[in-house]
Amino acid sequence: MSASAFRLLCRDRVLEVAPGRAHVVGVLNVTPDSFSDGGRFLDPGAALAHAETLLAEGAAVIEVGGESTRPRGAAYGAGAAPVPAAEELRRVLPVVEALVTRLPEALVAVDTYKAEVAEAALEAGAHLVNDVTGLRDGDALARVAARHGAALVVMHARGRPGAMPHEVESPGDVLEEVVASLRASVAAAARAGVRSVVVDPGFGFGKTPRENLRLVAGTDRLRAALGRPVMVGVSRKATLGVVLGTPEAPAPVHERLFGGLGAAALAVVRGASLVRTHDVRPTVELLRVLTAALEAGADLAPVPAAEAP
Ligand code: HH2
Repeated sequence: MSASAFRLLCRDRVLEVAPGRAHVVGVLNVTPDSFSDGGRFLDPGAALAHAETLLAEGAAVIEVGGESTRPRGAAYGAGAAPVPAAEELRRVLPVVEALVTRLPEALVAVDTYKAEVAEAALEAGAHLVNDVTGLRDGDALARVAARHGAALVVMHARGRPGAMPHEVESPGDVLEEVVASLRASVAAAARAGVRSVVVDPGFGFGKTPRENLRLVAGTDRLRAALGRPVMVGVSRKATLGVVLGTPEAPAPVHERLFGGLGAAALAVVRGASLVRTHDVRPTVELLRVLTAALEAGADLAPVPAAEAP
């Protein structure tokens, strides 16, 4: 196995990850208010049917989320309100239970920053935990993941869920900020005993469009600096709308697919191992061709643009 390949230990399952061969994480939001698919999969039957579709389309992981994280501001108005753990559990748990029993081949992730929600989801059989706060409020969630042998995704965000600003102007370089913050998250996870940690720069989550795009372009730097597999989630996000339209008139959510595929492709070429998306089939097809082309040219060192004929 090459130095940059990883074995993600997800309880009794292993996900092999390697740069240039990314896996797709299919998003299953069981929320009334997620920014692009809120309300569609609240019913556990509808959620299960959608998960089946995502798996058939090639998702390696189904990620179940019970609380929207959309920030307040121009794009999403007041932003998402925090959801009490009891309500989040009521949304998430029946779906995790159904996935684990009805689709046993699926790797199941739970998107939560609450230790008690993670505990119940792992108890029900989930394999990974995705924490959009990067353990900023302590290591309780990491200890839960460690106890169950689950993999943990730590994501960078500027601000807490429920109080997330849409865009904060940061004086420094966003790459340095994100590396420093994720380095602390990785260390906290390791101290708590988590065996497999994935890092995610948190596309959106309080950054400006230029900063988000710089993070995508700098995926190789994140991977090199942190020495962990990188996950990216650009799917349908506001920055794509701004690039495809204007800040005042962004392209609507459902017209961001092709732009999002472009950003995902760049992240994978620069070393991302997991792509989180609502649009599994187009992403899987993109990655298949990308991987085949990367392999066909594996012996070709990139030529600096200045030297090209
Ligand atoms: N993005 C969202 C939620 N969770 N987790 C990780 N690791 N990375 C991301 O980029 C990420 C995430 C936001 O997307 P979505 O779930 O579709 O929206 P909402 O938060 O409104 O449910």
